[in-house]
Amino acid sequence: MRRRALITGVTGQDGSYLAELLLQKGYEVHGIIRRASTFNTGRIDHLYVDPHDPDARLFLHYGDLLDGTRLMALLARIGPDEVYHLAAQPHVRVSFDEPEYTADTTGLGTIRMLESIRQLGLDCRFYQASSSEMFGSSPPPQNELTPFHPRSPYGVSKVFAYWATRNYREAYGLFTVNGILFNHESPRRGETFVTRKITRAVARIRAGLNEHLYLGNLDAVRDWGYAPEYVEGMWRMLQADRPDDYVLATGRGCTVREFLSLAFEHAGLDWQRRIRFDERYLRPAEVDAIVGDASKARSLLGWEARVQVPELVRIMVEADIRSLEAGGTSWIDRPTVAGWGT
Ligand code: NDP
Ligand code: GDR
Repeated sequence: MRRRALITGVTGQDGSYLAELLLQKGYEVHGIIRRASTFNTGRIDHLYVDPHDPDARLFLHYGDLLDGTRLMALLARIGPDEVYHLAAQPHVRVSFDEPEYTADTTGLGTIRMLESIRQLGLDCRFYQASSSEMFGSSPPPQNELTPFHPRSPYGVSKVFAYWATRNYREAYGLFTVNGILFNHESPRRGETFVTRKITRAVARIRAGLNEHLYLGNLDAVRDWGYAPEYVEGMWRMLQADRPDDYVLATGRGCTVREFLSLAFEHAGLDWQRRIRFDERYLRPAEVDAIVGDASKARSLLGWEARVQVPELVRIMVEADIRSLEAGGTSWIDRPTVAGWGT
């Protein structure tokens, strides 16, 4: 029997790589998308097959994390073997502007999924997209035993969702798993996260389209990995014999400044002349340093990050340069409105 997966957040960075991976593995893949006034399927358009085609294995359904009855109806209709719950309001800076919405989608959205699965009595495995932001100000290296000390409404909401996921495992015996993933990036990364903001700016400055790039805190340390490797880790967690929680990380820290200098140097540009400070990009509370210890995932899942920051920078800068040279019309270079508060 063909296995059936449901992905929330299928239009996002991780959802698109995961859909690709599961289709390669022979799954039937269902994804939940939000209705929008413009197309929001750019990251998965290349996977589209007309649903009338007997070979179609990717199916999209309208739904929203705020709409619990719809989520329950979709879960009942699809009857998935595996649920990958990736949808959220994932921007840390934005979560300070919209704390209630962030908690509703990112926190309560997870409860809506879990409670629907429980009430329907579905026999399925559930993956929760937990985050290193839950560790917040707990010093590195962080692993599955590190105490949580979140520093943003986003981090607080993810802690809520993490414990909901564990509670449904302990209380009802559901196969629920937390993947505690450290930052992972790619050419498909949203344009307002710092790595993509930088690599996109490098391409534009190199082409003479922009003079400067405005950023906030350059001292923060992050553990940046490569997104396609991380979705493989998600899948491995749901294939394990028993449900558990796992950190995925490279184990190496790097400051925003270091990422920045590598990206500009790769294009032969002097970053010091190009960077301007804008306090709008600071957060009311910052996560100063997160560096993960993924030894549990290495020993129990055989998972290991291979791509490190210098290679990641190369992949992302070259993709943004190529996209711009191709006319800047591809999905990875769609225009964003300068100055949006992220
Ligand atoms: P993206 O921003 O690329 O994708 C987020 C997805 O969630 C999009 O498909 C978005 O839809 C969808 N979404 C947002 N709000 C709703 C809603 N109300 N109802 C339904 N769908 C919604 O994020 P990533 O792919 O990078 O991250 C995936 C998950 O992993 C998130 O939960 C994030 O918090 C978590 N995470 C990410 C890490 C990273 O470094 N990337 C690290 C740790 C955790 P639309 O396209 O319409 O906006
Ligand atoms: P993060 O990613 O907050 O770690 O959350 P982001 O790329 O937004 O910020 C990383 C660091 O860069 C600093 N920074 C800036 N950030 C943004 N976005 N824009 C700027 O102009 C800027 N200047 C400096 C930030 O202050 C921060 O220290 C990501 C998200 O994907 C979450 O959903 C996920 O859970 C975590 O990673 C792990």
